[in-house]
Amino acid sequence: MASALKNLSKYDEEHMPSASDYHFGIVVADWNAEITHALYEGCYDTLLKHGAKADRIHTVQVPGSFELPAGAKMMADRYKLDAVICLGCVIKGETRHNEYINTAVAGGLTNLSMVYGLPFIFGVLTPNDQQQAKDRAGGKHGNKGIEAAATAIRMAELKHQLKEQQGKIGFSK
Ligand code: DLZ
Repeated sequence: MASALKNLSKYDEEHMPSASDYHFGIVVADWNAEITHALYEGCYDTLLKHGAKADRIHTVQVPGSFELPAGAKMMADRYKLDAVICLGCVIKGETRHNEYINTAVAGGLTNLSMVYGLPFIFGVLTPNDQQQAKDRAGGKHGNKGIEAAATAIRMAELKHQLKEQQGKIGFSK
């Protein structure tokens, strides 16, 4: 579904698990900092809102989105984490640089998830222009940082449940 049809700040808060036991890494790209730092605010506040402890949230900044997978790997090697959230904004330009960066980041984070058995969350905006970016960084379509945090909490919880629980996980009342 296009994010224009879904507000990125809206999720099922009622059924969101507590994040109080989990450790998070956040990697923020500094390219388009006005946007990515707004994503970070939304992400960080959402983790706290669901009980994450400030001293269990580790943040690093990297120069651009292309460096997100490398930064995320360094975080996963340095700390014992339950999820790593990667935040960036790659705006389409006159050349195809955005396609190369986005493909590399998506592939890099997918590979890390498989190798580490840990959720590496793709909190990267891929807009056509600055206005589309603003609309998704706290504007009319919400904040992708909030969506990324909510995804990280759910995936951390899933990892925990698969370790601890037997039987059906999800769709249970
Ligand atoms: C070079 C570049 C360009 C043109 N555009 C963006 C962008 O829109 N968003 C982003 O996060 N990074 C961009 N970069 C920087 C690359 O991600 C990377 O930092 C450099 O190519 C150095 O590896």
